[in-house]
Amino acid sequence: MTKLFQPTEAGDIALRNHIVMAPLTRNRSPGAIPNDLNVEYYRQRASAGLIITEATAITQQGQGYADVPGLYSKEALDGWKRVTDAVHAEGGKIVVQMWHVGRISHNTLQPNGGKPVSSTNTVAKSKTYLVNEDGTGSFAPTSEPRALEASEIPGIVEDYRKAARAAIDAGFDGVEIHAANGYLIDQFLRSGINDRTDQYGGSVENRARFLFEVVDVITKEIGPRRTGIRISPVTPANDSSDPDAQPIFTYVVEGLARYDLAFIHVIEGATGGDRNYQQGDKPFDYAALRAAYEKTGGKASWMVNNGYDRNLAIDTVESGRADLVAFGKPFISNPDLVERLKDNAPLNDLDQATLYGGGPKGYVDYPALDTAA
Ligand code: 8OZ
Repeated sequence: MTKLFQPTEAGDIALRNHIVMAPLTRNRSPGAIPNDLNVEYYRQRASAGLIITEATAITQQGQGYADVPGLYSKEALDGWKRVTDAVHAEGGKIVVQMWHVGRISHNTLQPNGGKPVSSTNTVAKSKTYLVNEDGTGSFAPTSEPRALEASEIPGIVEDYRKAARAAIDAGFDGVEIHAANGYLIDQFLRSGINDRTDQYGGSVENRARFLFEVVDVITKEIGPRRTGIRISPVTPANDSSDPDAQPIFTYVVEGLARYDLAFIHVIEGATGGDRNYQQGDKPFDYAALRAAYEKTGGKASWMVNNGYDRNLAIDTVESGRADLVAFGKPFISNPDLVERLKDNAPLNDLDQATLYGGGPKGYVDYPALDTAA
């Protein structure tokens, strides 16, 4: 049988296939608390080798969008426990994506209506999603952030540690550190955003310092073999830019090779868009990135994402170019995506209108093959 469908592992997490459900923001957890609908949604998708949850805020300060879940209140953690129990009851595995949005937020979502925090004082040319008094959703420009003082960073690193511990206590098989898509960690990595002159800005080493402080504390807390990380070297998402991404991401993966991580998750190209997107004048060399990781002793599963279809996924895993392939949107509209890929069955179309916010429609009502008319 094709390798894609055979069992494998990521660190200490045993997977029944090489297919991963990518993190997908759905804005269906009012109060930041996972609810019955969320339990059902993840339960339906448990045949994935691994589910990575939607991005989940480690603190209220890390919140940037209405109705996204959190990892910090007792109610949220109880809600997540019901999700992890449901996925495990189906024989699935699930890690939580740990999120701090940094400047991709809005004052109204922040503690005491304060400014979102970032590596910079510069506002992102980006939008966030808010829910109005009447329950309707709308996109709004992100608010002006304030640059964190270096002395505040240990407090945020401690927030990551606490959230990682809480995640394991809530039954997750591990965590994925969200270091992609222009959120807080990426706001330190990218030269187009980070304008600091202290030990967290300027050189490649300095811009990666915050990332490694987070990786260090989480791997110490829960063990490296259940810790993964997601990076997006060239994405322009959320106003992120770096015309020379290869050196810093090489430095990042070489540093990550010192830990015995579960997986490295790489978004190739522009998140949710062009796989061949490039910043600067040279295409990003993903093969060289992986080679640098392995040459430095890195052994984590190499996970790739962005625009994969059945054939590309099969070839990618068969050839060894990657160990795991993460599918995003196809998992929204196909709860039984694994079975469909196995059978080379047709896929349900995605309803764009129900991606963000709302109720069961476009969330838990996509039919599986055996229930389809
Ligand atoms: C889409 C809408 C809102 C957030 C990401 C967490 O890009 C997200 C996200 C995606 O990583």
